[in-house]
Amino acid sequence: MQADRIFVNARLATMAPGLPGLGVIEPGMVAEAGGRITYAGPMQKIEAPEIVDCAGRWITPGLIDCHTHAVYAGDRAAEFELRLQGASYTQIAAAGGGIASTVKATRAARDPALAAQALPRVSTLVGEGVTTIEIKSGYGLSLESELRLLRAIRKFGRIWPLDVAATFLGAHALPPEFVEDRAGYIDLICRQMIPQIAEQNLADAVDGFCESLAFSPDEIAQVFTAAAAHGLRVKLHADQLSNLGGAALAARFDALSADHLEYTDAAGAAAMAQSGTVAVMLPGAFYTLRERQAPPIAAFRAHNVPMAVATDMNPGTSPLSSLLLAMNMAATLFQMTVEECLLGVTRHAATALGRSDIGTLAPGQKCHLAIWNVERLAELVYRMGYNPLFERIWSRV
Ligand code: DI6
Ligand code: FE
Repeated sequence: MQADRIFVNARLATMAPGLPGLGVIEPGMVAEAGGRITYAGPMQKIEAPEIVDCAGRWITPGLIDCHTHAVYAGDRAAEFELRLQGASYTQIAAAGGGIASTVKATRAARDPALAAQALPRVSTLVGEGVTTIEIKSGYGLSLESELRLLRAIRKFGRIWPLDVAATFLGAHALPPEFVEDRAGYIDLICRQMIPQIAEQNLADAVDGFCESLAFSPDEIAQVFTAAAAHGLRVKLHADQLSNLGGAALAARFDALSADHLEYTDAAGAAAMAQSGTVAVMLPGAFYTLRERQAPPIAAFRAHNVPMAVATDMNPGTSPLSSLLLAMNMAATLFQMTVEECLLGVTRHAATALGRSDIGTLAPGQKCHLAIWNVERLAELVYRMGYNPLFERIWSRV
């Protein structure tokens, strides 16, 4: 066997579905050729011009942040101060703040400013071993500005050193132009935005925010029907602040994922199991909003619903730029196990994006690796504000 590069004397958390737990192999090695993994397993003789001695360090697949709103302008620090004085997220949104204020700032920002503001947020993730990020639109909310955001996200995917998945989130909030005409905005999404986005291949999936302060299950169903008609898979911000049956709605449309899920009931979890929909846990938003009701982790376990963990990086409810800290929060706030957290930022996060070429260490996968200076994998979840990344391996393939 011949490779371009081998990583030897490592301990592997392969995340391979055929192996129990994290699919640990130790000691182990990874071989890479042309940016793809050609071997991941016990040490054996493989020739390569470049040999990386991992000296016993752990290798995981490169981390995947499968739910972010990383591209927006401005911030909501003033709103944060209002919330500290007792105002609620819902009250601020009703008074014209919240998502609407970020929409205003984002529409006004030129492309270079958008890129400049997103860069430090995304760089922080890259510095933690993240090799794939999903980014949603949703702070434009007009045909022209949503297309512009998605084009910007596609461009970041071409120039930044990581894989970028683009998600269209037109159904994020009702834009000011349509306050008197909800049906008109849903129509714009279904008849103009989605067809043009599909036609120009500007998105990999379509998302919506199903909540009383955003869109109803009926409205979301219309958006999902249009997405399906144009061959786009869907995802949903579901049951975050109340139970509107979002999880079951997502399952009905074979969603890739349903995200948040604090108020999801057992029937919702069962429906997600049927459709193979991933439950994406977003503890950063739970923490920021000081929510009390944790998602029904026990029900997801009982129904074998795969769970992912993501940052939900956004200016309002989760100004979080660390996937390592998101794992710590998922463990401490939701009592997810270390194993669940790590599968949640690798294999299950890949499934939440509909990707089967990342998230595990196996032949044929993209060679996206994170090599860690830790003795025990639990250290990746246990510390706060500490980054033990030794090296991150990513190449464009
Ligand atoms: N994701 C979202 O899209 C909303 N909440 C969440 O967790 C709100 C984002 C925002 O306030 O800007
Ligand atoms: Fe979100």
